[in-house]
Amino acid sequence: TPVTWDDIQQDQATTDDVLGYGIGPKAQRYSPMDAINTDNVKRLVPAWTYSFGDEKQRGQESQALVHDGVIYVTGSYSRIFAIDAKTGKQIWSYTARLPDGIRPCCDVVNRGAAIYGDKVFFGTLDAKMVALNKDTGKVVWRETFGDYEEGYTMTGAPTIVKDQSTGRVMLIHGSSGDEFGVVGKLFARDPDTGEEIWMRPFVEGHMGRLNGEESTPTGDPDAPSWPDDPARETGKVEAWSHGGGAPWQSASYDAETNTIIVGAGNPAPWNTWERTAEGDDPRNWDNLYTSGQVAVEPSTGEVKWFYQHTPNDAWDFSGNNELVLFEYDEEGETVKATAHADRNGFFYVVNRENGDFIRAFPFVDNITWASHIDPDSGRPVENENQRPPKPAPGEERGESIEVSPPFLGGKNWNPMAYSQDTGLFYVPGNHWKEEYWTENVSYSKGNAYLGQGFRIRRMYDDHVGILRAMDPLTGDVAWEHKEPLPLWAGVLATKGGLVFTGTGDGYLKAFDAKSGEEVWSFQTGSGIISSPITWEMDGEQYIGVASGYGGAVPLWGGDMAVLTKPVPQGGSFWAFKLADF
Ligand code: PQQ
Repeated sequence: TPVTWDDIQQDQATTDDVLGYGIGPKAQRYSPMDAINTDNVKRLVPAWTYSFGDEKQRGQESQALVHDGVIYVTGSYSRIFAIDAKTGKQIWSYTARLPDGIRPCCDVVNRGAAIYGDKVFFGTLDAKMVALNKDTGKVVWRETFGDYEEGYTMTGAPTIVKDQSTGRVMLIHGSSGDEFGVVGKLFARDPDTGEEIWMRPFVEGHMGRLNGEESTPTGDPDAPSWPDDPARETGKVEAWSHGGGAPWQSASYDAETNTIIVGAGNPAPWNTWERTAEGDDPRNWDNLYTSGQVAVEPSTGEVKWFYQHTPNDAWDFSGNNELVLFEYDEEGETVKATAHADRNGFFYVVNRENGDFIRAFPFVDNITWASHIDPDSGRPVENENQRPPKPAPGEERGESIEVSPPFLGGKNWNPMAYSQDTGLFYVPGNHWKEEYWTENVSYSKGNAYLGQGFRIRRMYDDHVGILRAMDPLTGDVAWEHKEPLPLWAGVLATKGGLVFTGTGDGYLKAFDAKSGEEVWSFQTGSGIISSPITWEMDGEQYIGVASGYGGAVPLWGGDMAVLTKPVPQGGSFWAFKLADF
């Protein structure tokens, strides 16, 4: 049967399907199922496993979808598989033919597909969006959104929204490529034809598009948050033309306020001095609309509001991490809010009707770059000497400083879960730090555009990964669980009182949502860096997860990459259910 908007809107409440990244447009990753619970989870055993096959066993970051008894899961190297949810037998598979010279920064990953009508949709590493017939796997349309040789690529799962003012259903997707100096863009497409409806760039002063015509610039056309350079044709510094801000993770959607909410990536290059007027304080140059959360109007692609987590981001914190929509109750008043655990180490609660800052608190230890977020202005209060200095004249590289969190973040893209029963957020974080120094940089097409060097180091002897249950009202840690390797998997919370996540050394684990006690684990044969799901079939509850190590840590993790070397590669999907004994 075709997937309707109502099905997608009801995704969280309905148990026989999983129809979007985040499990419902609010991205809470919460299931009302309780057939598997703290009493019986010890009886959870594999029902089947499916191998993604061939030699392409790199990072598997996909969150699977389930519809009509079929699992849709994407794999590394721009692959997608349809699998019989009962038996694990393949129904169809599709592998995009990728050109040489694709430029994903952080492994050949894909985080998942979207589904609507009779089609499934996913992004490919050569900067295309592909729609396939969900029953046959045949390509229906394929649209290129950027030049892969320039650095445009796609790893995130697209999102289906229904514009409440026009009634139009749209496919929303972003782009990756900040490390190569792209201008990050968000797109809306017609899901039937692939045709672009609008495009919104996330660098201030760049022009948007609507129905094929120039629409409006993003923010102020003069881009006062980026420095001028009268010697250049644009009148702005070089960085402004290649300014990043890519929304490379997935958008959330709030039908009540008809708002698309998405994180914008880091400004490019990473080097803060390239985005600051000569001799001035970087704090005077915010580099909008990077490293923050952006609310977008679905009909036009206009920016409704913007809240910046890291103004003039010098640390590649980005603002991309997932936006979980939830109702925040303070002193009897309910506020429609977003929750966001940023790479910069702070957990933010923001009013999603207007972007007003509500509160922020640390979710990891020993944040060095800022002491706190000012409760009145919502801006970070930076500590001294945490922006790495410029190279001295005649030098190629500046003096190294120690910073925490490092650029891979207090938490990276791997999404947290929110339990409606406990009122807690389950945040998959990491404790680590970095040596960090600037390097001279100028733009050249297709080459890394960073101006920054780094080496990630250990923070504690006994753990890197830190799963924390956080109370959004107080910032208190209700419980925590330590892991020897970095945590890079998403989290799922269930009404059964369970929290599921995967570990770098290959375990899918279940925790008691209230106490944090580890109540179950299973070894999947490779590291888990994907987001678990749950669904119901023939009256039984299933848990599913992809296994296969990779992502940014083994590539960029410095000492932590060394730590993860022994993890075997893989590529498989596992389904679990309760044993009959
Ligand atoms: N991707 C991962 C991963 O999949 O493990 C980790 C990261 C990305 C990062 O830490 C990034 O900063 C990052 N940045 C961009 C970008 O700014 O365009 C894209 C991606 C990506 O698409 O995977 C990552």
